[in-house]
Amino acid sequence: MATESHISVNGHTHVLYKENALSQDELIKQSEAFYNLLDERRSVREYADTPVPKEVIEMLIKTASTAPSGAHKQPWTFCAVSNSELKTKIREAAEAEEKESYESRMSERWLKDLEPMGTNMYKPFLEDAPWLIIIFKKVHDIDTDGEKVKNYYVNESVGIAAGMLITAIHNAGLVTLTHTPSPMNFLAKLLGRPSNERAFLLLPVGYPKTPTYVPDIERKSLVEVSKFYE
Ligand code: IYR
Repeated sequence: MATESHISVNGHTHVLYKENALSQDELIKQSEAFYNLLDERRSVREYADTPVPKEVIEMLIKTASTAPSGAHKQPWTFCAVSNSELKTKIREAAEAEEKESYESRMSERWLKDLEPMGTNMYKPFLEDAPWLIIIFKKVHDIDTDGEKVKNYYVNESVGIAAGMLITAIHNAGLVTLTHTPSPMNFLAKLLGRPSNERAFLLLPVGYPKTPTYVPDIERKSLVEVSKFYE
C-alpha cells in the first residue's frame, strides 16, 4: 500500500511523521555527545552584563514551546524581561520575600541543605542578567466568551517546557538558574498577567561573569538513579 502524506483520525488530519532514524552506531554516538553536553550544565548565579540579542531569547522560547503538553493545550506564557526598571522592581520584591524565607520561613534543616550551594537572600542576578524569563502556568484557559476552559496536567506540561528551555539555554552557550522566590505572586502583579496565570519559575539568562565558581558537587551515578527490567 502506498504511504499517504496524511490520513484522517476522528475527522482530524494526521500528517506523516518525519522520521529521524539513526544507525545504531550513530545512535550511541549522538546520545553520548548530548549527555556530555548536558553534563556540563551548571546553575550559575553570577552574570556578566554582556547583552544577549532578543532574537536568541525568542528562539529559546520557541524551542521550549515545542514541549509536549496535556491535550496540546500549551498552558504557558514565557515573559522575557530586559527592561532595567522592571528588573530592579522584580529584584526588590524577590529579595523581600527571600529575606522572610531565609530568616523565618525555611527550616534549619533546609538552610543546612542549602549551605553547599552558597545561596542567600541577595539576588543580584535579577538585575545583572540581561534577560529574565518568567514562566507562567495557565491554570485554565479563557475562551472568547470569557468562560474558563480546562487545561490538563498543567504542572507536568510546564515543568517539561521549563526543562527544555534550560536545555536550549545551555545548548546556546548561555547560562541560567532556576530561581523560585516564594511566594511568587508578586511576579504576576508586576508583569500585569491575567487572572488565569500563576508564576511557575524565574530564569535569569545571560553569560556567566568571568571567573565564576560553582559548587563542587557530583551527580548521582546511573546505578543510583535507575533500575532496568529486562
Ligand atoms: N528560593 C530560595 C531558596 C532556595 C531553595 C532551594 I530547594 C534551592 O535549591 C536554592 C534556593 C532561593 O532562590 O534562594
